[in-house]
Amino acid sequence: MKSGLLLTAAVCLSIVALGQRMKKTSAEKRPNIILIYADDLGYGDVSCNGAVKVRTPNIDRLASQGVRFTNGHASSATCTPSRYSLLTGQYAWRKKGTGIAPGNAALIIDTTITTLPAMLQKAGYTTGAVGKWHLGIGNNNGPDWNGELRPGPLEIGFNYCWIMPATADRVPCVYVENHRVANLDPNDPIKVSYKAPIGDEPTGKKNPELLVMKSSQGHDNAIVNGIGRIGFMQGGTSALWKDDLIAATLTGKAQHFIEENKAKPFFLYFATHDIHVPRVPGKEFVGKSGMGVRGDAILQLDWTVGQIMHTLDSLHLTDNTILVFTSDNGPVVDDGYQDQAVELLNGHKPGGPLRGGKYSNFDAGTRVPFIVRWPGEAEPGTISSALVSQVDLLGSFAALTRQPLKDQDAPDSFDMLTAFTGKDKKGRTSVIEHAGALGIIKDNWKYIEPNNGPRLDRSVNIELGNDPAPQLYDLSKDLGEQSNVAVQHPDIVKTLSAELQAMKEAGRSRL
Ligand code: NG6
Ligand code: CA
Repeated sequence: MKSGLLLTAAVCLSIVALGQRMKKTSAEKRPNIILIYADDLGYGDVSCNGAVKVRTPNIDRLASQGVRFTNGHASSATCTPSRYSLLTGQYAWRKKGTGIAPGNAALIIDTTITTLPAMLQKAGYTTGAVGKWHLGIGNNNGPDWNGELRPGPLEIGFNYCWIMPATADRVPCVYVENHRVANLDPNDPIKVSYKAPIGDEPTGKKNPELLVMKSSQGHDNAIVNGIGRIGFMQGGTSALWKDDLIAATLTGKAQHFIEENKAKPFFLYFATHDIHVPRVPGKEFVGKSGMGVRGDAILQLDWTVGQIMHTLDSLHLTDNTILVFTSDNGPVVDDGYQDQAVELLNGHKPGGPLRGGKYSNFDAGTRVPFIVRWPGEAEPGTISSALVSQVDLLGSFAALTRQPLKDQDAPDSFDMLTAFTGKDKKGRTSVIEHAGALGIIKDNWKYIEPNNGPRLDRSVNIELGNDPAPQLYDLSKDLGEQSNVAVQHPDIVKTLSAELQAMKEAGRSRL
């Protein structure tokens, strides 16, 4: 009888203990998640990946506290499609209209699908988007800059947004907070045209003498803050951003979002403007890299990362926050402004050992800095060669927060949690890279489909990796993709091209 009671008590106690453990585990399954998404930052632009001409101490420290990936990928070699894939878990090349978005594009993400922020919202997260958007805003009539800007980030799962609608080189040069242009004076409405100049406003083309930074290609429409932009705009003077304050403004908004939401699980998508053109770093960074404004913008980006790390530390959130740092595509030096980035490069290699750059099928186009800091889960200082992609963040965080994905959801997104924590050193079986053509990486082989596009983009001086013949590189020996061995390995070409074709036809790669 006595022993029966003891047994019952022991069972009860262990049920309580189990319950507590489960409660703890499920709480632990909802760490905060912050993604710092840099723009046009190359694999070799950070010192933890080997840069020596420019130092990134904060990004290096982040890497030393987490996992640094050497084979981490953006889905595409330009901004809009990479961001589309990251937020939807679908390769962008599957969906028409996901190329580089004009500044007056309508929202390109279907508001009815499962996105990364919408999935996390369902899991109980408060979600925020701060920084560069470039995924369109408004319905098919285009954005109503003086009215309600919807659908936009709030309609695809964000609770809050403070965004630059497209890029800093596209008009209108204003921030949008939730559904409205911030600080807009209704008596000075914004007019935007992507077709023709508005009234007799000066343009970069007509009035180059008014420019503080001349264009090297395009960027000769409206002049805002002395910089020629893509697209014409007039009005909205009180709402215009100041280019040298963009990084400070966005970082402040990101910090504010973290502080406001510190008591509950949150997801922050923080897309920096750095180091995209036009590069106008804050005065504390000007001239500090010795590499011109591109190097100074890298220092400013590194400062941004340090600020976010500091905020997490001071709010005691570091241990319960996953911090991911990566870039939307590879590097470009002259991207359309005469900002002396080429002349002052000083031997720096933005793509590190990789060939190509932004816009390219070669690996510098999509293999980017990729760091995951996850206290308690990822061993600090891990360097991983696992094949990982930004398209997997949705599937992985869905697994973490136990959100079931339906078949049609995130069709290319896998649960890569064990790779993101540095435990699994293999990662994906294969990944598809997207620029002018498609390429596939599998077992360290890289195959690029035949493509008739130009081999070199002269305006940006980047090899695009197009070739009418199939290309095959052995990345285990030839990371710089110098030697096309397709002729020597017809069997591997056949297998990889068949696999790529099958994934295209299936409309999905997640089984
Ligand atoms: C190009 C722009 C370039 C940049 C790019 C988009 C010109 C000559 N070039 O068309 O400056 O804005 O589009 O970059 O206008 S991305 O990182 O947002 O994809
Ligand atoms: Ca970009």
